[in-house]
Amino acid sequence: ELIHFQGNSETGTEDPLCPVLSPKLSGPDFSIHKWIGEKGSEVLKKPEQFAADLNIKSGGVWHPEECQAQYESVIIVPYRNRYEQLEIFLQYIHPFLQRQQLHYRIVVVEQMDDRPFNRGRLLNIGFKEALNLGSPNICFIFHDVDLLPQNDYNIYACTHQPRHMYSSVDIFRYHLPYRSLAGGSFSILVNHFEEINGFSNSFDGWGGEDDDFSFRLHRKGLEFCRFDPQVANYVMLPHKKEVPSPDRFGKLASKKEEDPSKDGLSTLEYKLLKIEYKPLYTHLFVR
Ligand code: BGN
Repeated sequence: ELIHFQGNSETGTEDPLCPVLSPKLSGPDFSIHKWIGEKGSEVLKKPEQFAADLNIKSGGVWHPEECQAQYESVIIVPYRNRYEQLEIFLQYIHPFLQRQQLHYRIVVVEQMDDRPFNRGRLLNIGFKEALNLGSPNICFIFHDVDLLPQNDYNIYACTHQPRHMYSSVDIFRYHLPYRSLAGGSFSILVNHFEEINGFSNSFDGWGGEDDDFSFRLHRKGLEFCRFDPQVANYVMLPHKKEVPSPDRFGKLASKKEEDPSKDGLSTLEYKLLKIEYKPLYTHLFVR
């Protein structure tokens, strides 16, 4: 069951609440593959024009005009050096979220140094900074830039339990490789994320931070759910396979022995270089 927030401050209080399930949902997008591969960039518009056409506010913020949104979410995208994918992701996901009649913001957190990419740390930073940008009552969605949800009945709002948003992905032959997988796209309430002290900051390079996150939830008794694979299916934008970090197994094992309060939101250190409110997203530059 999705958690409803009764309206928000930006829309007028006289507006009726939007229905629990938006009438604009269209189900599986069978033309999703047009976004993938060589031709992907051909369907793209200029960001400014795209934002104007869809009435998106600066920083990638939107809410329905005809009713008060019942769901409010921030989508946090950890990012570095994948601009082609980011453009496709944004122009695919905005209309998708709008059909769901959400109040949302898209935040891209870019790692500006040359150290190994640290997805967990970037997501922690996105969480902290996004709390300063808007209502504290929101649902957080951690989302990789290379994943496109195929079915808009997969509502980008929080359930009572944390939720792993994909149940089937094309590159995994529309299956899940293992049950405790929590990577790629995940929704969670603010208080649950704080309860587990967020992600570990220690996973430099590819792999493991999501498995550690999964274990953090488990040890707090916060089992997560998934939607039906018919609804929660995704396609992945193709890219070169990242080289997995060689020490991820050791790190994962040692983190299991450690108290999560020693590594996470509470110990997060970073430098916010600047914030830019772009037409399609709020861009955080961090080190
Ligand atoms: C796993 C990775 C995850 C990744 C999934 C799906 C590790 C840690 C050692 C077991 N985990 O193997 O981080 O999300 O694959 O690609 O590498």
